[in-house]
Amino acid sequence: MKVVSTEFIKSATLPSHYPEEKFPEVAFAGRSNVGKSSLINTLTRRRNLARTSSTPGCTRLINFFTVNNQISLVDLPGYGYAKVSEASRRQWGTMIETYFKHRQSLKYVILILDVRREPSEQDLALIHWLRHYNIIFMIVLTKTDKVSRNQAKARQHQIKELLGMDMDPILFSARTGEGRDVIWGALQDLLAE
Ligand SMILES: Nc1nc2c(ncn2[C@@H]2O[C@H](COP(=O)(O)OP(=O)(O)OP(=O)(O)O)[C@@H](O)[C@H]2O)c(=O)[nH]1
Ligand SMILES: [Mg+2]
Repeated sequence: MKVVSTEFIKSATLPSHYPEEKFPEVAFAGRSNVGKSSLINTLTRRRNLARTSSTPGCTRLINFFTVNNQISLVDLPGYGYAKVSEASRRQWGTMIETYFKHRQSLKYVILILDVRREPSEQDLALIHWLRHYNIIFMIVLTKTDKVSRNQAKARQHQIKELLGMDMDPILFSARTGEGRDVIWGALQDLLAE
C-alpha cells in the first residue's frame, strides 16, 4: 500500500474515549519492548509517529492512528514487563480485554513476537483468548536483523507449527524494513475480503 497520509488520532483507555469507528481497524499486540510501535512507524514510514523506547513499558495507553483515511492502526501497550506492579498488570488486562471485546471495527490483530525468543505464557494466553473470541490474527516475527537467515527461517517454521497457524509468520525488521510490504499486502488482502 502506498502511504499518502498518516494521522495520530488520540490516546485512550476507556471505550468512551475511543475515536469514532470510521475505518476497519488493525491492532498491534505483544510483549513490552518487542517492537510494536516501531512496526507502526515502519509501516507508515514515519520515524516518530508512534513513540518508541529501549525501556520497556513505553506505550501505556491505546493509541489510534489512521492511514490514507482508509484504515485505522492501533498501538497497544505491551504486556509482560517485570517491573510493573500487580495492580497495573490487572489494569492492563482489563484495558486490552475491553478494547478487544467492544471494538466493532477491529478486524485483525497483529501479534508480534521477537524472532529470538520463545513465546511467553502471556503470548500463548493472548492467542488462546483471541481464538476464543474469534478474532483473526497474524503473527509477525520481528528483529530479524539480529539473527542469521537460517535462524529466522527455522524459527518461522517452528512458530507456525507450535501455534498451529495456517499462514507462515511474517519475518520483519524495523531496522532493514524486511517484511514491510508483506505485512501491507496481507492487510490489504484481509481487508478486501
Ligand atoms: N534491532 C532491532 N531493534 C528493534 C526492532 N524493532 C524495535 N526495536 C527496538 O526495540 C526497542 C523497543 O521498541 P518499541 O517499538 O518501543 O517496542 P514496543 O513493543 O512498542 O514497547 P512498549 O511500548 O513498551 O510495549 C527500541 O529500542 C527499538 O529501537 C527491530 O526490528 N530490530
Ligand atoms: Mg510501544
